[in-house]
Amino acid sequence: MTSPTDARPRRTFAVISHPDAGKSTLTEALALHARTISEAGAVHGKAGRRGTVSDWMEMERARGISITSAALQFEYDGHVVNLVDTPGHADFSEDTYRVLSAVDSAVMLVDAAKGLEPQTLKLFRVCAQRGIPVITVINKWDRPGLDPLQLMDEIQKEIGLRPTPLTWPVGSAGEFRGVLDRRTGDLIQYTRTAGGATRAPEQRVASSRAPELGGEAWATAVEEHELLSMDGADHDQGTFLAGSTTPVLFASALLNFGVAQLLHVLVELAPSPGPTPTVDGGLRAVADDFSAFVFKVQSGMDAAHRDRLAYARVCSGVFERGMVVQHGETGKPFATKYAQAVFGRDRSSVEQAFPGDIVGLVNANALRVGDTIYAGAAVRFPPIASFAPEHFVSARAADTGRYKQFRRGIEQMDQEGVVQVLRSDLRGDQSPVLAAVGPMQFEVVTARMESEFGAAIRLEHLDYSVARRTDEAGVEALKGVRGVEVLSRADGTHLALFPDTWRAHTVTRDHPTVLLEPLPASGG
Ligand SMILES: Nc1nc2c(ncn2[C@@H]2O[C@H](COP(=O)(O)OP(=O)(O)OP(=O)(O)O)[C@@H](O)[C@H]2O)c(=O)[nH]1
Ligand SMILES: [Mg+2]
Repeated sequence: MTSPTDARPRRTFAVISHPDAGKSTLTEALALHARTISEAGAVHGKAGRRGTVSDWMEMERARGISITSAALQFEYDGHVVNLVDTPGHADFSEDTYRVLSAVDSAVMLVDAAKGLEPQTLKLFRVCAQRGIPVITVINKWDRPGLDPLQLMDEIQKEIGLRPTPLTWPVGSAGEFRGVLDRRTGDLIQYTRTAGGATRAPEQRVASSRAPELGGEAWATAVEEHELLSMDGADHDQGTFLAGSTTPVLFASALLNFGVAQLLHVLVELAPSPGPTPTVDGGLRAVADDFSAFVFKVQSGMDAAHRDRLAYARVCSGVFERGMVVQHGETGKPFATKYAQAVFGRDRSSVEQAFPGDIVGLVNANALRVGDTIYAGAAVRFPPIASFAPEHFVSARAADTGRYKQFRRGIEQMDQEGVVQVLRSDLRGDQSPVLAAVGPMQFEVVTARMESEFGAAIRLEHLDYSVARRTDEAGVEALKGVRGVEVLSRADGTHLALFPDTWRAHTVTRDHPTVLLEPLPASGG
């Protein structure tokens, strides 16, 4: 192994929340503040933003939502920061959950006016389950919103996670003047700047001068801050890393306020990459030989480069472009000649990557979500669970003359996990069944099949809503049973589909020896 040239500390985190809380806005603001090293797939979101490239991302722009996650790397204060902006919409939650398997911490956004929304709650719980430390950002403080103490109460009651605010707002939501830095007692004043998105609108004022600038709002903030301290709601690094408390910041991503504070907190408090659990119950230490796992596969990001990227998170060792690694699943060697830190338009190649970094492997056709690659001592990381689909359609090529393109496209959608693709001898290859957590996934498939593969598709709704995992014996035993259809995924998983839970229940009761195992639910 050659000696590392860039072993600066890493911070790898995901930005997560209910739709519209401001993840993409915050991501852009963070990148503007820091020095962007590279950008994956361009941060995307609302209309009028920096352009994204490929056609299917039009859907993101037109609707103002993020559909797929985008990775970004930047440098701040001697640290290399790897950030993944995730989609908030529940229909794309599987993408978000895959990302959560690849990060060391999460920044959870809460809309100041809306409080804890359903998807936020779900994500908080996932983080708790997986022991991912969470930094909470109460966003949109420039707009009228809830009382901050009430928000803290909600987090504590609904999630059982103890909020430990690092800053406290001066002035209520919509009339805010800045925040009280609870660790120094200073006022960080919000200074309205004329439009300049790149200028930091923050000014630090010593606590001795704060009363004259902050007035009554400052007095209230001090009072509430003391209340919090008496209640023990002060930051504790141990409980934060253990996932039982969450540091809280108040911000306005749109006005760029609180963004520098967040960067500072990430560098200061968020965890560095640690050892990664392996499939056999061991740990791969960061200093071990190179290893990484694939958490996302994506193509069609750039119309000019028809390629397929596997996003891998480096778990241990040093990745050097051109090194030959082992593919854990097939045992075959895999050359990493084309590795990129930039998955967007710039296409600069990455020469080296360290634990915590995210590498884009180009045209790595053998790699699937959950796969391990390594050098030196063999290792396998646990697979990433796929969710129980709840929506089903059958798909066929609108133009039978385009069947070849249709097949290629469906294969690609399957590999990326845009939807799950199910087949059976009975249905044949002409009309596979597409299974999804949410119906918007079908819209993405339809748009991408047409724009990337020139294969318009026809979808037909299927009256199923429940899937259970079965085995070879189950496939045989359930043949001809009414109200159930058994289909198979390319990875060999057999799924029994039922119209509803009632039917799943009666079939299970009538066939007690047949394996009918529930799949991990998206929790929705
Ligand atoms: N007033 C105000 N508006 C904001 C703020 N942050 C974001 N917004 C607006 O909220 C809307 C949603 O912002 P996004 O950043 O796209 O939200 P998102 O969380 O990425 O949404 P999804 O990716 O669809 O889940 C946009 O219209 C933003 O301009 C803020 O701090 N204040
Ligand atoms: Mg977004």
